[in-house]
Amino acid sequence: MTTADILMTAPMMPVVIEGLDKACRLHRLWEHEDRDAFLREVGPRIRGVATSTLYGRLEASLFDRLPNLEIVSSFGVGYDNVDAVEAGRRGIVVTNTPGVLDDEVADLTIGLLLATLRKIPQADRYLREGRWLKGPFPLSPTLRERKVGIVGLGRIGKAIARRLEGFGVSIAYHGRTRQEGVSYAYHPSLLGLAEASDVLIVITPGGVSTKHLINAEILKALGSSGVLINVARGSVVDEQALIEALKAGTILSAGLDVFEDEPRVPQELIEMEHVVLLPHIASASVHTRNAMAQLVVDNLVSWFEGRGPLTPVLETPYRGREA
Ligand code: A2R
Repeated sequence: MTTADILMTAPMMPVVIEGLDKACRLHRLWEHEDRDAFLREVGPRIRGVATSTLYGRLEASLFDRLPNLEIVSSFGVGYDNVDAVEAGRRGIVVTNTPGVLDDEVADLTIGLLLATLRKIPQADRYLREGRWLKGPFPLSPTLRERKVGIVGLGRIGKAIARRLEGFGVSIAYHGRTRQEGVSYAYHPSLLGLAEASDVLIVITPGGVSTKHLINAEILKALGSSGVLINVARGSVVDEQALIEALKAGTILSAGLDVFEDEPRVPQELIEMEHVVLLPHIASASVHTRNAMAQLVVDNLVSWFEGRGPLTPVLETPYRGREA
């Protein structure tokens, strides 16, 4: 138990709320009708924030209201919901929840890839609509003999690649740097990887540095038998360019777990039969979301017990309390 005041910006999972209620003084911002007045009164006492990718962006305007903020503990491995550069400038540590979701996201990615290629949701609809009674489901494309390119061979990208090894497909990747200790072919240019692949799996962080990495040119290079799988962030793919490519047959199909303006999905995608669309569920099992929630709590508890953050993000490396 610490005496630290922690602010939660919007309701989070019970594991986080109960954990923080036990460990510190938790303030629930959403319960205050006059948030301005609340922040004026309590803001200066707040030393930690717990937040989630689902609820708006944490940036300078909120940091200004919390002059004694030391740490932001964010739920999710992606933390494009927090201005980590600005936090770093102010000496605020930001933590995320890496590692505990790698296998779950990788499992879902393989499921989405197979669902997209073998048209599993379409086949399910076909049966339920009674169409099987009139004739067999049409033959589908295949994963056999495919060349899979992974964009972003990080923790999750590697977990996906390990699974793909079992499928006997060829695996290559692109990132800004070559990864040590892997035997997959490295493409220093994304265009080169797209040209050499007929499946692209996108699993980079979101944010400005990856915005619209997958654009019309990359989709054209992927080609007419190509399949795009996006389990990263919607912002990484130029959604309008993707819609055009799917309409024109520039690529074959797509499996998408993330979108540019969630939870709104363009009607044009919804109406397409040759795509598989998921409501951002890659890490969304009870098991894994609880593990992520626990890591949000553990980061704050560790910090306020003087043991430093467990999983600080790159932009706010921890150099000890004195640094
Ligand atoms: O570029 P590198 O060598 O730093 O490799 C990272 C790659 N990456 C990029 N690749 C191409 N262009 C970029 N601008 C770019 N920025 C980053 O993405 C690295 O291999 C990979 C990210 O790996 P990790 O940091 O280990 O993240 P993790 O845990 O695999 O999660 C990836 C993303 C999250 O940020 C969420 O957006 C999503 O998966 O759930």
